Amino acid sequence: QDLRIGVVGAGMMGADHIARITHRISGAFVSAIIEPDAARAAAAAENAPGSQTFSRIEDAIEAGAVDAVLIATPGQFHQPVLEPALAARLPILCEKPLTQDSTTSAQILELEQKLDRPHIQVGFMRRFDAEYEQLRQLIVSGEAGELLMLRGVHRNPSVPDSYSQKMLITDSVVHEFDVVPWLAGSPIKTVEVKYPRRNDLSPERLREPILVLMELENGVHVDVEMNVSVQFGYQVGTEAVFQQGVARIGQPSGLQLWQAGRVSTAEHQSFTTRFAAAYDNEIQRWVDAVRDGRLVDGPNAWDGYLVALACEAGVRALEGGIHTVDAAERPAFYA
Ligand code: ISE
Repeated sequence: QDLRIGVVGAGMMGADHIARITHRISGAFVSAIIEPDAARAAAAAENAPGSQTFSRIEDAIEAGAVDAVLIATPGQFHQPVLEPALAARLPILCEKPLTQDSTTSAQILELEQKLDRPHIQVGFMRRFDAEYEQLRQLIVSGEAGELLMLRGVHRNPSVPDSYSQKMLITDSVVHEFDVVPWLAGSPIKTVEVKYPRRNDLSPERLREPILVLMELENGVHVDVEMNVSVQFGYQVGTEAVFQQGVARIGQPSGLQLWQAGRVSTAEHQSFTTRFAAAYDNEIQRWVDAVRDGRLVDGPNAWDGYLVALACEAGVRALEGGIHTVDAAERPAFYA
């Protein structure tokens, strides 16, 4: 029997997931759209035949309309949805971040641990990108020797008006805080932020680009250029430096065009296309895991909590200094 998914939030990400589940994911369909903005809900429902709309998650649960919940609202609205969904023992895929800070993330962990096993997967989709997976395999295999450094670029063409300085860390670098320890097999020890020359094209309220420096427990150093006003497109790439080699992922790919004295390759404009295949893979694997009772196949709420701790160090680092990420031991429940 197909999984009935309630998608909470029908903004850009929610609408993207609704289209994905409806057209590309097998074994599931969108049975409910939970969205307080009625016009937005109605527009989204047109792309999900047979779905009902609700303004609150509690109403969808009460109506028995969902078997699982996909939370795609902005981060500050995650906790009020996670709580009733956990109380109803529903499997959850929660878009990043888990919650806004480590205190509220710890509260979610506490509620979840009242259940028989983890029910929450956090939507860090980079782990489902084929190139990230290949790079991880290369690191694990030791084929190019030990990993020494990771050098990343995370570039957005522009950001919406709601995007604040702190969000450079909590909305954007949040991805590196998840994927770097996963790639390198080692937790983050310290975080530091450097300010290169400011881009005049950045919105007035932002001081960026920033350079985020991390030191991992295993001695690997990481630098990430976080740059949200690059104008030309969306780019996420990593260079991994090993003892005996260098690997690169996230290079522009696709059609190359030689014309009028130039060679060009198209560049992505948004994460929705850059990571489209990763999102498909993530959601399909989650649906399969829910249907066969594993419930989670990817980063869990503990991973989300560790990222919240790293974000807090990162936000402090925006004001200067090198900040330690408080280590926390993974409970057996989340092994
Ligand atoms: C956005 O929320 C994302 O999650 C994207 O992956 C990231 O590249 C972007 O900077 C964020 O604003």
